Order: sequence, then structure tokens, then C-alpha cells
Amino acid sequence: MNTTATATAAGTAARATQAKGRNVVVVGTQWGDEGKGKLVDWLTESAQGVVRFHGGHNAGHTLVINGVRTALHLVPSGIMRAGVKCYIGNGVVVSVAKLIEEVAGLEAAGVKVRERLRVSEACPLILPPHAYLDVMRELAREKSGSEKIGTTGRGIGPAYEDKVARRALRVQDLLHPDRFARKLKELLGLYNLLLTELLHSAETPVPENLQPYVKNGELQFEPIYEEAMRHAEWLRPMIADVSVELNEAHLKGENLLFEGAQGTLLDVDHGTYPFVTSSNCVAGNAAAGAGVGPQLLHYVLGITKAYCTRVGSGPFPTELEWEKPGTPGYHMSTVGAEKGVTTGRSRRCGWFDAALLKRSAQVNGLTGLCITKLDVLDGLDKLQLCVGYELDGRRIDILPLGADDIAECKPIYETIDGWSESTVGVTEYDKLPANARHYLERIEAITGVPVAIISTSPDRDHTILRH
Ligand code: 2SA
Ligand code: MG
Repeated sequence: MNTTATATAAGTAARATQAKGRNVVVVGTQWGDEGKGKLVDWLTESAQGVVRFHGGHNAGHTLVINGVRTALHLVPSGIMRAGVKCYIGNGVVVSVAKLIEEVAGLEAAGVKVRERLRVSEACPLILPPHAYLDVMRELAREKSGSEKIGTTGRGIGPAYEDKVARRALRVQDLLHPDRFARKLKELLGLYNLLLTELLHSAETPVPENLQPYVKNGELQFEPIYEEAMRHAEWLRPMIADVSVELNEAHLKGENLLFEGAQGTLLDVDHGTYPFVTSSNCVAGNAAAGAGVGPQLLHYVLGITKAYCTRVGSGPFPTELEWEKPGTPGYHMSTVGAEKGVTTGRSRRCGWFDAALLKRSAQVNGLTGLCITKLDVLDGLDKLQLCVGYELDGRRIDILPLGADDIAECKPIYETIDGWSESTVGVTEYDKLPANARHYLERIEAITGVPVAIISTSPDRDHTILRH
């Protein structure tokens, strides 16, 4: 790729966030944990609103500001900038209990959340039955010998199932106690049937956090209903028609940031199905999951870790041995501190996969890339870059669709020299070691997407913007 063209295209990432009324979608291009939270926080310097459009409290976004680490799950990452409005769009599945916990933690640390947070009345609710079914299903899978999905156990899958089956209780139902009670009774009837089967096959005690809602193996209406009504009063001032508010904000010339969760390879359609989450993680869903038209999405920034990680089960073609000291995988796991923010699980680690990124670039329509955690690769002698795979005796240059074919892919690598210098905290592109620049430019050339931003540590200020 021509260097001038690359630099010009890259500069638009900054312009997109600075120009009035320009909106940016931030998506993960791998299996999540690419560092989206840090970038959303960084980009909000020139945005007035941040919108979550899918997923739920399965997400874990870590921000480091002046050395202080904050983990966010449901609250959009714009919350750490005073004055920025945060929206939870209709595409998000909401556990009000978890939202209350998260907001309490932030407010105890001095962050004013409630006056800046708006929650769509159309969000489906996550209630105790959802988490219970999620956990019991995973146990049943394990007991029957099938591979677990490795879910976060937060009830995300069952909540989306209810939405699509048109029986979900939504945020707006919280404001109508009779309607809520009727729908909840119907839902519990169904869940108690489903759980009888699972409890029978799994023979497992009720998890501790769910015990208040279960008696003699049955989910109880009263404790769930009463708790939901208390939550309703807490949430009431924040409930809004988020779609209308976002369209009005746009008309006023405000800049909006749409914050993706998880990553493209966990997308329910485009990911390593069935080892995926239950929502669309791709940029196109920013419109549907927030209630705006696609013409409002001006720039799609793909957040990409300088190597690959995955938490949970499912195929991972470039996975390395990551538990053995002295190996490159162990280096990534330890130097990169690769642990899940929500569940504390260790993340699997592997080489950068440019053929996977090619798929992500296409399904998201990426305008630019942000490469994160480049500093984690400091000190590795040689790097391997996956440029394609061998599948059924053929060479392919893009990740195929679905777990079965992906599991059969044998990566084809290009070897690149590493660098011994530290890149931690570098803020100018030209100050990066030549081999690090070469690595980034190979990624650009293979995927055809310009590298617009590079992150060289979790800190807000350690970020390179290429002009
Ligand atoms: P679920 O709970 O139904 O969404 O799980 C389905 C799959 O999606 C994966 N998944 C994730 N992968 C990476 N990061 C996620 N968020 C947390 C984090 C995860 C954590 O940021 O660290 O703390 O463990 C996330 N959420 C869902 C999940 O592993 C399953 O493979
Ligand atoms: Mg995360």
C-alpha cells in the first residue's frame, strides 16, 4: 500500500471523532478483549455521547486513568469523562441488579453516573432465571460429554433467546407492575419446565447466588417479582427512548461513539459458531442495536490486539502453548496479563492472524485499525504472522465460516523479525523500532486496512495517532 495514501486515510480516524456530527463505531476484530474500552475512553475526548448497542454484563472493559484501573461491564466506557452522556441501547440485554452494583462501585469512586446514564426502555431484561439456565446448561453439556461453550454464566444466551422468541420482559415492563407480573408468571412456567429436565440430568445443587430465588428446585415468583419492582424504582429516572435521544443528539451536531463488546469472531452469525456469544458484535448492528439509521455510522474503527487471545472454548487456529514458561505464548499470557475481566478466566494466546482480520475487515467494513498491546511483543526474537490456511488440501487466505471448518485450518505463517527495544508509552509512530513498524505495515498490506491508531500501554495517554 502507498504510504501517503495510508497516512491520509489514517488521519481520518482523528478527524472523524473531532469533526462535528461525525460518529464512530468501535468494534473488536478478534475474540474480544482487544482493548476497546481504552480506545472508546480515549476517543471520547471529542465525543459527547457513548452508546452500547449489544451484549450485556458479559463484557469486561478495563480503563486505566492516571494509573487507576476501572473495570466496566454494562456502563459505557465514556463514563470516565465528565460531561459525556452514556446510553444503553435497545440491543443490550440488561441485568438491573448488576447495573446497580456497577454504578454503586463507580459512584463510591467519585464518578457521577446516574445523571449521565440513559437506558432504553426496549432493552430485554436479564432476570435470575436466565443466569440459572445458562449455568445449568453448561453443566449439562459437560456431564453429557459435549464441549462447553465456555459462557460467562451471566444469562446472556437465554435472555437473547427470549427476545427472539417474543416472550422477553423489557425495561418498559418494569414500569407496569401488573403487566410485569403476568409476563413473569408465563416466563417462570416455561423456565421451570426447562430446568426440571436439566436439573434431572445435571443433579447439581443450586448455585449460591441463585438460592434466594429457588425452592425445591423451582424458580419462585415472589422473590423475583419483588426484587424487580425495587429495581424499577432505582432505574426509573434513567429509562428513556434512547433511539429518539440519539437522533436528536445527532441533529444538534453532537459526536456519538458506538461501543462494541466482545468481538467479530464471537458474533452469532459471523463468528466461530456455535462457540460464539448470542448477539451480533459487528458494526452493522450499531444501527439496529441503538435505533439509528446506518447513514449515521461514519467511521468504523477495528480494535485489534497485536497477537490473538480467546477466553472460552472453540477453535483458535494460531493458538500457542501458553502455560509453559519460556514460550512465546507464555510471554503473551504473562506480559499481557491475559485474564478475563468479568470471570477471571485465563485467556488462551496465539500469533496474530491476518487472515482472520481480513474476514473482520469485510464483515465490519473497517475504515481504520487500532493496534493495541504492541508493547507486549517487545523482546520476542521472531514473530509469526498468519497469512492464510491450508484447508482440505487447498490454500485459503480468509478465515472460513463456522467452528467445524475453522478447527481444520492449518495456519500458514510468515516470519517477521521482532524487536528488543521497549515500546511502552511511545506516542509517536517514528519513535517505534523499525521492526515494529514493519510488523504493522505488513498487517496493513495484507488486510488492506490502514493502521490509524496504536496503543502502547493501557494508559489513556500512551497512544499513537498517525497523521
Ligand atoms: P456468553 O456469556 O454467552 O456471552 O459467552 C459466549 C462466548 O462469548 C465469550 N465472551 C467473551 N469473550 C471475551 N471477553 C468477554 N468478556 C469478559 C472480558 C470475559 C471474562 O472482557 O474479559 O471475563 O471471562 C466475553 N464475554 C463473552 C465467552 O467466553 C464464550 O466463548
Ligand atoms: Mg474484555
